[in-house]
Order: sequence, then C-alpha cells, then structure tokens
Amino acid sequence: MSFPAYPTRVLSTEEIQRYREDGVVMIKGAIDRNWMALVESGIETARGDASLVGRFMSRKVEGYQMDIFLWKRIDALRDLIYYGPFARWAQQLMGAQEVRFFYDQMFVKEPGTDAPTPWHQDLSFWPIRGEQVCSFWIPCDPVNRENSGLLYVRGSHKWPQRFKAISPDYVAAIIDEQMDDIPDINAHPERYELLDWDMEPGDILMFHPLTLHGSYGNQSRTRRRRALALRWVGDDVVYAPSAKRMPIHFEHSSVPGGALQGAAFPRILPEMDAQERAARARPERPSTGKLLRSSLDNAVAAARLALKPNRTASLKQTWSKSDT
Ligand SMILES: O=C(O)CCC(=O)C(=O)O
Repeated sequence: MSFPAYPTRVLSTEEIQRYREDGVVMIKGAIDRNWMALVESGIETARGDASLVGRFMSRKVEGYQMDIFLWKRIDALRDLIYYGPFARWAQQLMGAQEVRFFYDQMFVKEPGTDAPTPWHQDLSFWPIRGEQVCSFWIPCDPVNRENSGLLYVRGSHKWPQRFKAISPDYVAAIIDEQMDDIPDINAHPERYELLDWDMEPGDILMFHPLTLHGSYGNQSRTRRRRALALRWVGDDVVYAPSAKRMPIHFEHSSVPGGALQGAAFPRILPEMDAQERAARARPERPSTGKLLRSSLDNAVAAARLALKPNRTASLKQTWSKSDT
C-alpha cells in the first residue's frame, strides 16, 4: 500500500467547483471507519491529556474543550495526518503540487454547553498568506444545528473584507484593530445566505479559511459534539507572522516571506520529507518560555481592549435571545 492512502473516492469536478464558489462543501460518507476510529481515539486521548495551550484555550465554560497541534504528541493523529487520505483531498481541492500540514485542532461541546463559536474567518489570524489553504472539519458524533453543527456564509471567502479575529476562545492578542468589524450576522440573517448540514461520523466539511463560519452552543440535552479540524497548505503559501497573528510554539525553520518548512509543518505530498518525519518520532511539547510569552502578550492585549469599551461592544455577536 502506498501512503498517504488514496481516498475511497476522489472529489468530483462538481464538488471542487462548489468549494470554489461557496467556500465550503460537505462530502457525505467520505471517511471510512478505520480512519474515523483514529480520529475518535485521538480526540479521546486529547480530552484526557489537555496541553497547557488547550487548558488556556478551553474557556471557563463547563463542557467546552479545545486544543491544537495535537498530532505533535498523539500518535493516532500523527498517523492520521501522514497516512490518511486527507492530504490527497487537499491536493485536489487546492490544485497544489506540494501539500504541507499546517495544524490540527479539536473542538468538543458536551450536551448543554453554552459556548457558541463566534462568526470568524480563520486566515485573518493565521501567520500565513496565500491562496492554497484549506480546512477539513470532521465530526465524530452526529451533528445538526441544535448540537452546534457549523454554519457558513455562502461565498464570503470572496468578500474583500478581512475581519477581526474573534476566535472561539476569544484570544485578545490576535484581535487586530486595523481589520474590519464582523457584522452581527445573526441579528440580520435575511441579509446572508447561510449554509449548514446534518452530518454523521464519516462525513467531512471542506472549507476555505476566509469563509465566515460559526456555530451555536450545544443546545441538545443528550448529544455531544466532538470534532477535529485539519488545516492544509499548498505551493503558494508563505510564512507571514505578525504581532497580531497566532503564534507558532513548535519548532520549524520557516522564514517570513518564505515557504512553510520544518517539523511543525510537515510535507506530505508529493512525498513525505524524511527529516521532518524523523523529527516526529518523539512527541514535542512547546517550551514553557514560549507559552509564558504568549500568555503575557494576551493579558496585555486583553487589558488594552478592556480600556476601550466601545471597541468591545462592536465585537459583540448575537447567538442567543439574551444577546439581543
Ligand atoms: O468546531 C467549532 O466550533 C469551530 C470550528 C472552526 O472554527 C474551524 O475549524 O475553523
């Protein structure tokens, strides 16, 4: 068998076209149950062993859990990324020769968890720039709007605005004052074309990181919502860090303006990079120094934001009746 695995089915021209036009496409039954078993096992391991960043990112809402760069310490997820069919889908979707893995992220909302994911674009706060970028969102529970299935604003990846990064965990350090305010989409739903799907384990969402997306809290009393996001980059992507973009805490050798490279962003296609793969033989956790630096930056940014009450009000989004 050759790796990464060939998907049980490739994307059709219509599906790729839908992704390009709408900024998101949902593919039913794409992931076979062996790969789904790795997704679920990785999420369950992560839930029982949160990283320091994960503990910081999981807001103080009972039942909400988020963590990133899980594949650096959880072998099931490393194997999923290196050997699963995802890199080949990313290659097709982005029309890229080279495919690198950017990072993974877990989102868990237990039944009744009042933690909406605010409307946001991902690329605005990522320390990269380029066209060939895509995200996959993989639920391992049945999801619909009630238990926090994702909503998308159709075609918003083509809008000219770059919105302030209201990340699900409200990290103040990445809110860039120079960027546009996100409109309060739920207060005026008639102005937008919203897309969402009922999904089952094995289904996958593929979306462009400029497509506005968000979700309600988990309003179901019985159904959990566990999901894993995988982010991919292609040939034209460059490293573009800045003070207001997500810091990378893992080792890599990318330089600003150059291609992503090094152990944090492994090349999977056209062939795996042997050195990067060897570097992942052992789990990596970020140094405490880097994490302390980031949390200090965030505390300073949060204090600055709190001193501007009008700015905070303009970031508000309507997600429940009490928000209106
Ligand atoms: O699962 C969620 O609530 C958020 C997902 C998301 O924003 C993403 O994958 O970019």
